[in-house]
Amino acid sequence: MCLPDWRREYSMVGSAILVLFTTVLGGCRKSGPRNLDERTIERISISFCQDVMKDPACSERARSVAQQVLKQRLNDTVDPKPVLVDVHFREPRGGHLVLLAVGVSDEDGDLGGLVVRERHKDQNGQTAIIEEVYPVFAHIPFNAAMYFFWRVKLREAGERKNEEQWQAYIDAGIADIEAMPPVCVSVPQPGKIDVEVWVYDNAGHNTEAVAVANRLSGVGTE
Ligand SMILES: [Ca+2]
Repeated sequence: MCLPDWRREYSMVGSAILVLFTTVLGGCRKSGPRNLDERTIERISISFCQDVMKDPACSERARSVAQQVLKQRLNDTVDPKPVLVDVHFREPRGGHLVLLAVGVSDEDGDLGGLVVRERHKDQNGQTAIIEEVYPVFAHIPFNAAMYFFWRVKLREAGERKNEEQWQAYIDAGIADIEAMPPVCVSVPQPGKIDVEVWVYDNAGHNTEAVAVANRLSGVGTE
């Protein structure tokens, strides 16, 4: 089956989610016999960390955090605090779609969503703040460290999150990644628009805020 790049990326995510649905989640220790699903989760997580650590496109911070996450993944306990490793825009080959790649680890698998916070500076030096909450992990109990790819609507002047669409998605009560509304986010522009993202879980943990790296060709650059 030949899928466009973004569908293949979504399919990868979907496969991981199926694995994760069959995994018993919780605050148990990681020692002792592991079933196949746990080993699969571990393989996905180790592979993700190693890929980030050797990816020259990732920031020095991201590579360093990936190394810390790898150590966490291989120790003997479940850390309930999520860690945001990397976040960047991704532009699949041959398409006009923009994805927000969010590389995150949460060992007890209770992620809730992400927060987009933007600072827009106008010509007079005035700063406007936009902060929006996107429950992208709702209905998705996953505990692997990996990249998730969320569909993006590049923000136009005055545009905001579509609250009605997001509420309808939450009310539907199922994990349907293709029915999920897009995340509305601006492309960062040095000196004009700063964009950062952090991730939260359902226990009230927040990761640190991480600046979104712009890997889009010819967008947001001057
Ligand atoms: Ca957690």
